[in-house]
Amino acid sequence: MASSDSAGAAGSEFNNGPLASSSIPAAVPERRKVALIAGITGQDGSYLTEFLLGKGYEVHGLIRRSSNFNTARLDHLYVDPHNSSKARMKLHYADLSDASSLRRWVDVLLPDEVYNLAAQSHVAVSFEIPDYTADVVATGSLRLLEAVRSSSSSSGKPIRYYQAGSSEMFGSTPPPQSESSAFHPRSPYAAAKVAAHWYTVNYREAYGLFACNGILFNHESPRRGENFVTRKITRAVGRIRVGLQTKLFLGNLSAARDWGFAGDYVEAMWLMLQQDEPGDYVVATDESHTVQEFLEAAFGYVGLDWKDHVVIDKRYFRPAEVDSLKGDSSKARKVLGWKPKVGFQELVKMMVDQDIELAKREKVLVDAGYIDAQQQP
Ligand code: NDP
Ligand code: GDR
Repeated sequence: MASSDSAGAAGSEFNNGPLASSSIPAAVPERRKVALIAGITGQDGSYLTEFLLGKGYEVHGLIRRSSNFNTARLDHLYVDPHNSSKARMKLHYADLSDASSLRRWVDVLLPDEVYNLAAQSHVAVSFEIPDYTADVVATGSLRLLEAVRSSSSSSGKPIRYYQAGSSEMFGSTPPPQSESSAFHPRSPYAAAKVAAHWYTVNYREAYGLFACNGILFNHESPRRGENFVTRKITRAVGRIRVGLQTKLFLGNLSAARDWGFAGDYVEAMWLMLQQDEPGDYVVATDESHTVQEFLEAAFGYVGLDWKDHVVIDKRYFRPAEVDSLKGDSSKARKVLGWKPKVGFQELVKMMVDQDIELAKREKVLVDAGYIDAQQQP
C-alpha cells in the first residue's frame, strides 16, 4: 500500500513555497491541517486516522516494512494515490529505530500535529525482547521528539506532539491512578514508556515544544491485536460458538483493568493538541473489571459458561504482574470536556458480535478445506 514513491508525491504537494500575494485567487481554500501518525497501522492508528479524516485533516502515516502486508486495519480508508487526487491518507516507510527516516518525513510533510503511537506494545513480549522494546518505545520516542524539535526549529513551523503513554507506567501504585500518582513500572515495556513520558516533559520544558502525554488506560475494540486478553477471549468465544475451537488457554484471571473503547480514546488524543497549553492527561473509564469478569461477560453474552472452556496455562503469567488499574480521569473530563461513550458491557458485546461474524467466515473456509480448524489466533 505504501510506496517509496510516496515521498515525491507528498513532497511536491506540500513544499510548493510561498505564493506571491497578487497571485492568490480571492477564494483560496484554507490549507488542510496535516497530521503525521507513527503507528498508523495499529488499533489506535486506524481509529485516529478515521477521526482526523472526519475533521478534514490530510493524514500521513509512517509504516514499517514487513514481509507481509501490515495495513489491514486501514484498507477501508485507502485510496490509491495513483488513481485519485482525493487520497487524504498517505503512507510512507519509516521506523522508530531509524532517526533519519523520521526527520526526513517531518521535514517533507511539515505537519501541524505529530502523534507518536508506534510501539512494541505487548507487555508480556517486552520481557522476551527487552532491548528492542526499549529501543523502539523509549529511544524511538526520543528520536521522533528530536526530529520534531529540530525540523520545527529549522523551518519555523510550530508542530504539536502527542506521546502515547500508558497506565502500565503506574504498575504497582494502588488505584485509583491519576496524573499525580507515582510511576512504578513492572515490565521493560512500562519502564520504556516512563522514559518516553519524561523525554516528552523534558522537550516541553527545555524547548517550549507543545508536547502532551496521554496516559491512556487499556482500550479495546474489534480491531484489537489478537494476543491481548480481551480480543483473545472474544475471538475464542466466536470460534467456540461456531465449533472451530473448544479450549481457551489463559494466564492470570484476577488482574483488574480499566477497559474502554479505542474509538472514544483517540478523540482525547486530538483534544489534548487543541488546547491553549500543553499538558499530561489520564484517559480512562474510571471503572475496573477483572479478566474473569470479562470472561463471564463475553461467554455469558452467548449463553456459554467460561469454566467449560478456559484452561489455565502458566506460560501466560508474567514475571511481574500489574494487579489493579483503575483511572481517575477527572482532569481530562474537566479540561478537555472528554468522557467515554462506550461502557464495559457494550464494549464486550461489540467485540463478541464482530468475532462471531469473523468466525462464521472462517468456518466457511475451514469447511471448504482452505484453512485448518486447528489454527488458533
Ligand atoms: P498496536 O500494537 O496495535 O500498534 C502499534 C503500532 O506501532 C503499529 O502500527 C506497529 O506497526 C507500530 N510499530 C511497532 N514497532 C514499530 C517501529 N519500530 N517503528 C515504527 N512503527 C512501529 O498498539 P495500539 O494501537 O493498541 O496502541 C497505540 C499506542 O498506545 C502504543 O504506543 C501503545 O503502547 C500505547 N498504549 C496502548 C493502549 C491500549 O490499551 N491499546 C493503552 C496505553 C497505551 P505494525 O503494524 O507494523 O506492527
Ligand atoms: P496489558 O494488556 O498487559 O494490560 O497491556 P493484556 O491484554 O496483554 O493483559 C491484560 C491482563 O490480562 C492478563 N492475562 C493475559 N494477557 C494476555 N495478553 N494473554 C493471556 O492469555 C492472558 N491471561 C491473562 C495479563 O496478565 C494482564 O494482567 C495493554 C497493552 O495495550 C499495552 O500496550 C498498554 O500500554 C496497556 O494495555 C495499558
